Amino acid sequence: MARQKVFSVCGMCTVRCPIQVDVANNEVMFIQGNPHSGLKGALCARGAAGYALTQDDERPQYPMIREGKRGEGKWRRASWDEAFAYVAERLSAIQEKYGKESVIWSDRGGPFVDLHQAFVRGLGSPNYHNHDTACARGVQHACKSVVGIGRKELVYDYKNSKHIVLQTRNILEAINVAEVNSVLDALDAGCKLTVIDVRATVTAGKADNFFLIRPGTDYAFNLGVIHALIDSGRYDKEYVDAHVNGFDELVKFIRPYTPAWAAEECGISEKALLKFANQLADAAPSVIWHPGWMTARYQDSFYVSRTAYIINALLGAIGAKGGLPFANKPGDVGAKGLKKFVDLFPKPEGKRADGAGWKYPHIDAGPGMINLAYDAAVSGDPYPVKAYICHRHDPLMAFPDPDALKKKWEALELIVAVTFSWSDTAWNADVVLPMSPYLERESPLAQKGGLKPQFFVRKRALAPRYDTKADWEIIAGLSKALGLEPLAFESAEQMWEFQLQGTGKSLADFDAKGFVELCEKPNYQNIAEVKIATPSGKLEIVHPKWEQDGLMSLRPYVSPEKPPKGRFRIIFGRCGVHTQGHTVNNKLLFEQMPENVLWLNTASAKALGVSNGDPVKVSNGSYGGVIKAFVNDFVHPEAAFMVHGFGHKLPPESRAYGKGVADQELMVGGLENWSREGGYICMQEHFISVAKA
Ligand SMILES: Nc1nc2c(c(=O)[nH]1)N[C@H]1C(S)=C(S)[C@@H](COP(=O)(O)OP(=O)(O)OC[C@H]3O[C@@H](n4cnc5c(=O)[nH]c(N)nc54)[C@H](O)[C@@H]3O)O[C@H]1N2
Ligand SMILES: Nc1nc2c(c(=O)[nH]1)N[C@H]1C(S)=C(S)[C@@H](COP(=O)(O)OP(=O)(O)OC[C@H]3O[C@@H](n4cnc5c(=O)[nH]c(N)nc54)[C@H](O)[C@@H]3O)O[C@H]1N2
Ligand code: SF4
Ligand SMILES: [Mo]
Repeated sequence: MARQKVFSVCGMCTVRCPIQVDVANNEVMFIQGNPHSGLKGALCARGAAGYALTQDDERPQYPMIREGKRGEGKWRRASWDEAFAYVAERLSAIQEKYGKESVIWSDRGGPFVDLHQAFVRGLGSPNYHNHDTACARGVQHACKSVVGIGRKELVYDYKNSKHIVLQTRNILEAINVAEVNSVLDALDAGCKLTVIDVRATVTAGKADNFFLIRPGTDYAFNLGVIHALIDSGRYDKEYVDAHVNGFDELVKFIRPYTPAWAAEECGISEKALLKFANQLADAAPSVIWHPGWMTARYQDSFYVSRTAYIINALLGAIGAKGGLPFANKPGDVGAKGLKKFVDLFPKPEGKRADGAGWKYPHIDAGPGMINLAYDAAVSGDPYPVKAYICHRHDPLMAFPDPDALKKKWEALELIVAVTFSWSDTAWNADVVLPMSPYLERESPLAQKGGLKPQFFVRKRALAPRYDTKADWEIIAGLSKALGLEPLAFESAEQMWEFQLQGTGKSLADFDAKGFVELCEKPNYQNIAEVKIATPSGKLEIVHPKWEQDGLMSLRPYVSPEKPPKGRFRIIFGRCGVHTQGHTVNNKLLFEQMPENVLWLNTASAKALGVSNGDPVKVSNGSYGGVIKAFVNDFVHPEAAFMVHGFGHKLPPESRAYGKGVADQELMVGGLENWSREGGYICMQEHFISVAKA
């Protein structure tokens, strides 16, 4: 058969880069970044290993219904019809007994969730959630509290930037390919890079300024910079007068937080901090102070992101070219957005189980806080929660303290996992509905805001190798069994045509490039003409509604506790060749990095009698494991850093089994430590013991 080009979307991580797949005889010949997009053919190592996922015979291959106890691994194979009927019957019985709201859903978020949200609405439940309380909810809420919109409604305009500041953001290893390309292009063109981290990353290696700070002191760092900018008068006065609310309160609040104080608190030089603040003012407004991505770390991470937005505002960077311009929605460029599945059903009237939007009025009630929904299952307050559909989400790896979480789940009568690989969550579920890997499935059309908003399509490159289905097919199958006819699409084309109604675009428009741009040139909106959706209509340094709810807009600084002797603060992050916990068993990526190691500072290691490469025992409470030490000078002495996603103990995963240590297990009691302001779990508020094994 002749070689065919298929435009699709990478599914190896949440970034979802556009790809072109060359296929012949149902085999992949080549995968590359979509050459028509900003990727110019590039992909990361994980994207290049996508075919190994398809070929992996250690993933779930057919629907399964639990036979033994939860987590025991005894399954019976079911046909899809049987599995759909089983889930539909159980859901209906539970809803009849406990009410429509008793069903909750969580997923990985992202551009395809409209269909999921519609399904949950169709069930009559208000309880749709995504995974984000373990990732970027704090940034989301910080952006909403300052700018009145979500974090993705501002663009990071790296290409045109003159100074990029990456704080808790390892952009060259925690990868988004288009961003990596743009940052490297900007650096080539003379843009400055400042990195603030607790260890030297690959990104730090490219920086003009690298600040290695004491873990958890970022808020002090930012307060010191704000002080320097205001004290020297080097902020954008005109912009602040026109677009910022609460500047006078900021001036008063910032007084004690001098650069000298901040430098001492973070363990850096005052002179370097002042020089850096001046460089920012020189580059303004083409500055990006990145507010962070994986920021579910500390009680004050919300305020770190919030002050990042405030610094961007002081420099006039919000709305600026080369700064953080406003992302265009289709309507902003005179186009129509995709028709929404969610509008097929009325909004359920019931309150959310997690309290988002009512008990916690400032928490975004779109995706809510799934960890609080688990608490509702345990307490029965505000009502019983009994069934859980967990779609492309592995809470037992993504949330702290898996034993405590499993205990909470005992209150659930039904757990359904939709997944393409084995995960701790799927293993502990009652029903596993195996999804086809991304090369073997279509997804709903997706819409992406930006300087040039677009629609894009994930087409199926290969026929499924096993008895697995696409996400839309799974939703359609369940919908049919439940009588939710509007979502029971018969084909991907039928679904896509529904979405395109009223847009003036047709499926054929995707043939040339795999995406359809809704305007020709990047569109920069002028902040003077943008309606800022905050109570004052300006960027809010002080948020009146928040203050009313008893939340502080500007919180006094609290110094992080120092770890006791022999203990370290747990620090975690990503590496370039794995995605979260779900690629360790990928044959190609496993070869690249089969286990994680523990970064320890040379002096700290010496005090423990540990040398580079020694096995060390890490523990907290009843959890523990052995991991190799990576001893070096470029990590803070209070930190014990490991890459997240290892320490798998699932029998079907022959490669990943028993390799490395799981950081989430070392966060005992961590499910209860969440930020009320930011609505996320604080995962780095834990000390662990480290000793020579
Ligand atoms: N290769 C790869 N790329 C990915 C992913 C992946 O799994 N693999 N996942 C994607 C996802 S979901 C996300 S959220 C993003 C995450 O993107 P990032 O948030 O950039 O990634 P992390 O590695 O979690 O954290 C960034 C850095 O924060 C540092 N850090 C830890 N504690 C502190 C602190 O107290 N202060 C400061 N200043 N720094 C600290 C860590 O050392 C780390 O280098 O990556 C995305 N891209
Ligand atoms: N301790 C600790 N906890 C963390 C982190 C950490 O560094 N340390 N990182 C946090 C971050 S940044 C995030 S984003 C979360 C990530 O955690 P999750 O939100 O759970 O996301 P993933 O691990 O990407 O994917 C979850 C599951 O979905 C399956 N899956 C992946 N892709 C697909 C797909 O396309 N379709 C389907 N059906 N299934 C798929 C995988 O098999 C995986 O088991 O964890 C967070 N939790
Ligand atoms: S960053 Fe890499 S793994 Fe993630 S979508 Fe892009 S190519 Fe795929
Ligand atoms: Mo994330």
